Amino acid sequence: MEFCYRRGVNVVKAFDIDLDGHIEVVAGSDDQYVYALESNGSCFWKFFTIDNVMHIKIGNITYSPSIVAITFGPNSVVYAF
Ligand SMILES: [Ca+2]
Repeated sequence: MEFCYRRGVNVVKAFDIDLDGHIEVVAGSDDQYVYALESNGSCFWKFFTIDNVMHIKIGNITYSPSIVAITFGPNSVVYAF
């Protein structure tokens, strides 16, 4: 099993983001990544952002899960997946 996160976690959300009936964990970290982890802790995917990831919201938009991640810093940016 690969643990793909390395530093402090600022925010954690749980959601079935791929609609397979199993919950994934989505985390925003101080290492500037948004991580999606499988229910066993292995890495599902990760995305590098411009700054520390401080907020994550997940919800169903147009019948499929969407993830919004917000970074905090001088260049705050909103990412949508
Ligand atoms: Ca799932």
